[in-house]
Amino acid sequence: PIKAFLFDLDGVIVDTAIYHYQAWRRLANELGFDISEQFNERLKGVSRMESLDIILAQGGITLPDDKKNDLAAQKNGWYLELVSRMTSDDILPGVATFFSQVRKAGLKTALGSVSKNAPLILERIGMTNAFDAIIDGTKISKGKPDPEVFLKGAAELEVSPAECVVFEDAVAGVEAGKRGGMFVVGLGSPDMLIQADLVAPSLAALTVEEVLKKSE
Ligand code: B16
Ligand code: MG
Repeated sequence: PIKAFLFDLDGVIVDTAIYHYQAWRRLANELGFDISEQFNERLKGVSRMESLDIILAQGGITLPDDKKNDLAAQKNGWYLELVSRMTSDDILPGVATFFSQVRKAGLKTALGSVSKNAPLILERIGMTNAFDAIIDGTKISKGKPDPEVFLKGAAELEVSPAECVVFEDAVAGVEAGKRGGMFVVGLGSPDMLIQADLVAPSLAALTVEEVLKKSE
């Protein structure tokens, strides 16, 4: 039986993808090129340094590691300016209702985010206590699509992967959940999240009962 739900942060609980995009775009513009919103899809669920590598490749730029670290820090500074203004109003529609159903069903919860800023964001939106375990970018060595972030979440909750359902909006995140041996609910478009076991537009379109029925 399913014992735990594991949630991605960006794109599932809050929409910080738009802030990541704005900050990366500002960096690209300063380097003399532009990135589109469609290009940004490739950065979802991908770690900060890997995202920078993808962007630099797009601009045809090669740089030494120390310069890359400076650029990543600059982007993060801009991103933090945007994120620090977040409040509970930024929680995505349907999240509060879904979480109260999760609690009533007696399920455990974990956050599985590759973002090093995840604890700060949870604090800003007042959801730190909504999770029994928090796995963020500081606790993992491999980003999605590696399953490490979700396997660590399951381990901390003391449940097996087969007892977990993962909620993800990113292609890389869905792949991470599947590689971890978990049932994956993709939030977004079915054309893009083809590896997911179930796809819905957002948590607002789902009930816990429905997810449990389909995953068991
Ligand atoms: P940071 P998630 C991911 O979070 C984002 O989707 C991705 O775009 C970002 O590059 C990554 O976090 C690292 O974030 O720069 O804050 O450490 O989707 O796994 O919650
Ligand atoms: Mg995400």
